[in-house]
Amino acid sequence: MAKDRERSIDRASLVMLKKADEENWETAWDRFEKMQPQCKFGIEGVCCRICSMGPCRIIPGRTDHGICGANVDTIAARNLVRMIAGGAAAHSDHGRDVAHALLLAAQDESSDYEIKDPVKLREVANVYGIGLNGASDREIAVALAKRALANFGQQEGELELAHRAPKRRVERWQELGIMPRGIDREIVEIMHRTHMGVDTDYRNIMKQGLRCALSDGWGGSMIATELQDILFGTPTPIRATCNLGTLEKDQVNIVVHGHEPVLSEMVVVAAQDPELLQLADKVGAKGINIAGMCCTANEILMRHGVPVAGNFLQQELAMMTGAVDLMMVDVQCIMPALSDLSQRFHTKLVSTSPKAKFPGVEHVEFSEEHALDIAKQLLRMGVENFANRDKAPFIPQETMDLIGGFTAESVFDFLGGTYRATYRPLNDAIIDGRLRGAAGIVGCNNPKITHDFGHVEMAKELIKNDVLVVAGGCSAIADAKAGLMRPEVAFELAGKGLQEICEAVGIPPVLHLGSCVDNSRILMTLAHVVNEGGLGEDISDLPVAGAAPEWMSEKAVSIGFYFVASGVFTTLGMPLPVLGSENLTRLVTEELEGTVGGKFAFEPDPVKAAHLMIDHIDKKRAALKLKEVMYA
Ligand code: SF4
Ligand code: MSK
Repeated sequence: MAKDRERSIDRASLVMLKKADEENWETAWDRFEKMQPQCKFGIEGVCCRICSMGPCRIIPGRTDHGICGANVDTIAARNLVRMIAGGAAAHSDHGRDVAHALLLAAQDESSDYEIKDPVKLREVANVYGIGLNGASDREIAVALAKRALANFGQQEGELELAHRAPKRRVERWQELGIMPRGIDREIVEIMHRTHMGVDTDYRNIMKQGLRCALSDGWGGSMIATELQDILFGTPTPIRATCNLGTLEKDQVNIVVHGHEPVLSEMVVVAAQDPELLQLADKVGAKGINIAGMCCTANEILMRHGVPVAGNFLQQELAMMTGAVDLMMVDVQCIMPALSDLSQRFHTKLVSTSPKAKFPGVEHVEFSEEHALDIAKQLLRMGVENFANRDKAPFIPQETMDLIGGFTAESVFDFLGGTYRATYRPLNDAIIDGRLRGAAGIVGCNNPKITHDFGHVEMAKELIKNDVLVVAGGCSAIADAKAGLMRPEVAFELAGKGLQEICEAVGIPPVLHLGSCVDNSRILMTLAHVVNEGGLGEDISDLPVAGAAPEWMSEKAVSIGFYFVASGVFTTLGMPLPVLGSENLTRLVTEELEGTVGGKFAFEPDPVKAAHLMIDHIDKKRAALKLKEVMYA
């Protein structure tokens, strides 16, 4: 059994892990241990099972080629770009569903959804070149939703949203032949090229990987984020609480877990329904408490201040409290283990997406047409299940305050002041050396790395060195639980320059930028910083860096590649599965810098990784001939 401190740094999780050990309840950490040693061929990316002559694995000096003759570079590159395709597909299919919901909302006056941000509607419609003169919000929304949907099946041309990148960046993508065309097309082309006997050149394979990743970041994910903002409202800074202690002993606890906010938005509305509140009262509960898990948590936190129960590795632990009356799940990052686990507890686990069903788990299918009714039906199931709860749930007491809800737009408001919507003060702070630079930390948890340790230690080291941190996905939740998203923490942990900025504008040193698809907000922030001027002409000129210290999902691979393809140096806590191919390793960790301007570094130690990022930031500052960092 791994020592507690090796499993998590989060106190609430440690309390639950102890309880799980005592009760002999299995968690992902236990299954991870049973899985040791993990397959080296898989870790290094040198196993191929693309055709049934295989599976083949490369053992240097013995089997240097697969049965078809594919070498290690081809095999590892094919495996890697298939991960990008998987991640881009997940994000983009999410975006497609949001576009569909926007279309319904705009076409159907009786829809449960309404357009909450008409300003953003017009701004995004403008990017698509949709005529705005005299058109109503509904008309514009119909046109925009149709154009966004068309982006998925588009065969030729270029994604309109990719043109929001700085001019120099777009030119570079065009010169390299990696400007994304249609979102589905880039994914399909990866699947075609990596079929047995098609593309053998690892560089050419990776070129398509970059194009596909860009179609995610500047396509599918950006469509998801922007259209969600239009439909559900663009977040603004908001106070909330997080961690397992947000589950309430006396209330019906409903956990919403997964990714797509089309249902969870309605759940938040339904939780105010007087009839359901009355029913809760009747069953002896003091109310209905909605809490989020993983990225659904981030979505409803950002827009409504709904508490966050936890991040990826806490999903089983939440159920083990015995306090969750209903956990509804949609898509992505839902551990199949929840299904067996729910048999041991009174928790009703309910799947809601036709794309993700679980054997033995009740399914209540969500449809945008009946969104509010379905949300109420689910809540009713949870309320009725309250009576089956163990009299004494085991809820760790830990909670933490945070401010969430930052966006590429609210950074504008905060740093520029409401009368001067501009990035000028942010750029000036970097130019003057008050701020060294900025970093985006994103991605998951992974039992290979102590839970939350990678995210939190990296963020602390960066802010100590006057690097403003923006965080997304489960990384943001880790930082929030550690208290790094409270403005006052700047005085304790941030360098003097960052402290001054946090004090002047009242922001925390680590900004919550939302869910996985909201990593596209980081891209837009970078584009705004370049366009503001004074820090070079391309994203790759900026003193910024990215990281995914505890990544595990294919989506994280796609995110990593769209960061790198956009010109951002990015560190990963676990290596990509490329180490079996020296050529591919060299390509992603060195050579890409010469073409797209960004590259990867693999470093498990988050403090060392933070210093790789700081060194990179300093290198970029020197190239821009900026002043010395003020308080170095
Ligand atoms: Fe083996 Fe080639 Fe088939 Fe892959 S594609 S399994 S390397 S024969
Ligand atoms: S939920 S992809 S574990 S960040 Fe977006 Fe968290 Fe990673 Fe899933």
